Amino acid sequence: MSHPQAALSRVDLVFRLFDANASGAIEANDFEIMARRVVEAAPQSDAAAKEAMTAAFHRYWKTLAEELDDDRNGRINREEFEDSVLSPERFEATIDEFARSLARLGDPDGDGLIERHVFTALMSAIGFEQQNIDALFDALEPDPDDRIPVSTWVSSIQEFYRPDAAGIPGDRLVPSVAG
Ligand SMILES: [Ca+2]
Ligand SMILES: [Ca+2]
Ligand SMILES: [Ca+2]
Repeated sequence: MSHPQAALSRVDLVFRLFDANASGAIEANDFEIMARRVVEAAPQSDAAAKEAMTAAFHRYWKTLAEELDDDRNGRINREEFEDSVLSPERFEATIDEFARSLARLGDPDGDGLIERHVFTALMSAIGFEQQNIDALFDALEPDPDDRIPVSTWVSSIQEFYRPDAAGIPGDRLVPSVAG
């Protein structure tokens, strides 16, 4: 079973970001940390949008634990995590909810558009680097007012997790590819 190097690079990146407390493995606590950081980065969003985001993070952890924690020790190590690329269909619904919650958080005024500074605040909270965030936003082809449609961001997040996807805007998030 082989997957494009780009997909494996994305797996590496996601593993590093998800290990928010830098313990060397992904645990429930990492998702508490990320959920808190992301919600705090969206001061203009309403309580319902924040609760949806927190719920999406919790579901994400629960799905990872069920699908990938082979030895059931409550931690997903790098090796266990790599299996996520083998069966993307098992994560589709979870990632879909995550993507929609995140994009909703990025559109507090509900006009269907996300400004660069809001996008940057949320992506920084997840842990991405400034230059990669800028490169991704540019690749998503913002309008003259420097905004992207919510739907564009949702698709980009879903695509990011697709193992067979290569040469996608999301690759701008991987430091080595961004150049
Ligand atoms: Ca951790
Ligand atoms: Ca484990
Ligand atoms: Ca908006």
